[in-house]
Amino acid sequence: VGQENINTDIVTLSRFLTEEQTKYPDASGDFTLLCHALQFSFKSIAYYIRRASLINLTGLAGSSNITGDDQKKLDVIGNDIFISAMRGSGKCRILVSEEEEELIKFDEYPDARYAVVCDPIDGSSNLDAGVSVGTIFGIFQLPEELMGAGKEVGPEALLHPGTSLVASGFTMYGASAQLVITMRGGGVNGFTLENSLGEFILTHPNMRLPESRAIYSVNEGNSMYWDEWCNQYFHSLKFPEDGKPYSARYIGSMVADAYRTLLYGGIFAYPADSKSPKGKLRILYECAPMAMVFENAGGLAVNSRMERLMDVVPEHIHDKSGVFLGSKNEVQKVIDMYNKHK
Ligand code: AHM
Ligand code: MG
Repeated sequence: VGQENINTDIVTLSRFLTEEQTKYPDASGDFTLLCHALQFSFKSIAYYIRRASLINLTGLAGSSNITGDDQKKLDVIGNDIFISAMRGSGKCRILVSEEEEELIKFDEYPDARYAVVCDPIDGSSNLDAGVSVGTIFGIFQLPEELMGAGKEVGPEALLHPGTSLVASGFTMYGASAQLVITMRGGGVNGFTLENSLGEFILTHPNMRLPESRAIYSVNEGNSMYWDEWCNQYFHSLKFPEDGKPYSARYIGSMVADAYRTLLYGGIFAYPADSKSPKGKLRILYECAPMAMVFENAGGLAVNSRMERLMDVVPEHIHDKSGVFLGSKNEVQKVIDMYNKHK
């Protein structure tokens, strides 16, 4: 490599966050500090996932989480890393994790102004096979009246629609660790973890989804449980009246399926069905953060009633929803099929 080919002016996530902060002259820097803690948790989780088979971290941990799934050792580790990072930031007041039935409160930081929701290791059934998994996160800002010593902060502080999120994103632990982040009203930026430097490098600035792409991603083994309109929609992709049929791609890790969809376009779906009438994926820390990323990248995200996912208000922190997200024109086809059957 000639010396002239080396980029000596790379944008790391830290630099990116600093530059973002300067756009808000009144910013306290708290959000930036919270994001630094987040990126450390992603690096740690990436590290343990990479070493999992070597240091006996695969397999079950012997306990179940609240949705009844078997917990993996790495699930437990990812969860613990995430909780410690959020506590250590001093900027997180409350945290909801998929692996914790109850909300976690950091009462030692009554002035912290952020509430964080996360799925520390999503897609963990894939872990033992070395298939990509990911961390999903969303950040809410607490209202002034909930801050300060002596104030009680409960789950109501988090039972808000995705439109209230100030930032969200995910990290996929694949061939490399890919972090995707978006802020309210902003674009979507993608970073790749450079292992030797230990830094996330901006590699995918201003990500935009292609408006159409003939790829669908769904667990088709559930089609027996789907509604009629849903079956007809997927049938129409495989047996088009004109043109070629769609390609099927399903990894079974939402983060990995969503990341591919973000880059290539297409549609990712986990519909509500007769077996899971409320769907499988959780609103607060799976659907809403993903919906925000997809909308900010020019895509669409709706639930199984074709309501905008970003507008859905969960009643409980672990509530679930059906989900369809992807390229604008692909999600529109779902909406059209649903309306035709109404
Ligand atoms: P998890 O949070 O218990 O890992 O479950 C969520 C995962 C998603 O990553 C993925 O989209 C989906 O479950 C796959 O479910 P299925 O195995 O039913 O296709
Ligand atoms: Mg999950």
